[in-house]
Amino acid sequence: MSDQHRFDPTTALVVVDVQNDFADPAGGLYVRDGEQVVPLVSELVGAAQNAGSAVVYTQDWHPASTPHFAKDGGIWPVHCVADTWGAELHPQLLVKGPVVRKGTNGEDGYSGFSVRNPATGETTPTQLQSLLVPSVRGLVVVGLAGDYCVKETALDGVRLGYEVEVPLRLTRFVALEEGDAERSVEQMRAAGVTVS
Ligand code: VGL
Ligand code: ZN
Repeated sequence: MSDQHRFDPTTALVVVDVQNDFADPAGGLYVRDGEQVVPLVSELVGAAQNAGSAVVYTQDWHPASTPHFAKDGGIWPVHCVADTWGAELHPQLLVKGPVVRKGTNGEDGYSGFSVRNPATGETTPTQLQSLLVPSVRGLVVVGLAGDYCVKETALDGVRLGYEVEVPLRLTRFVALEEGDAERSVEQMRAAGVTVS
C-alpha cells in the first residue's frame, strides 16, 4: 500500500518540485489538484524521517528568460523564476533535508538527477545523487509533476540502479495532452518503476 512504505535507512524519499507555481491554484504552471498532495507529502516526510530515511528535495529554479519558457522559444508558461513567490517551496511542505535547485543557469530538462544544456543537448548531473549515501538502494519519488519531473527523476533513478517507487496518490499530472498521465505511468512501469 502506498501509505505504508517501509522506510528504512536504505530508502530515500525524493520530493520533487512541491513549489507554489505548481501546487498553488494561483501558480504560473498550476498542476490540477497539486495542492492536494502537499499535506500527504509532508506526512510521508515525517514517516521517512522517523524511520531513518534520507529526505531530499528538488526545486525548479529558472532565470527570468530561458529557452524553457514559451516566450523564449520553449513550451512552458513562465514558472519558478529564481527568488519569486512561485519558486518557493509550498508553505505547507515539511522540509527536512537538502534542496537541489535545477535550471539555475538556464538549463532545461526535467530530472532531478541531471540538467540539459538547451544549446548543446549535453546533460550534466546535479548534486542529487551525491546527497544519497551509497547504502541507499531504493527511492520513493513524489511531488509534481507526474508526467515531467517526477517521471524523469524516477526513470533516471532506475538508470542509476535504484529500485524506484512512485505512489500515484502523491503526484499529479500536467497532462498537456489527453492520455499523458496514463502514458507516463506506462513508460515508468516499462522501465521498471513500481507505480503504486
Ligand atoms: C516541471 C514543467 C516544467 C515539473 C518543471 O516540475 O514537472 N514541469 N518545469
Ligand atoms: Zn520548469
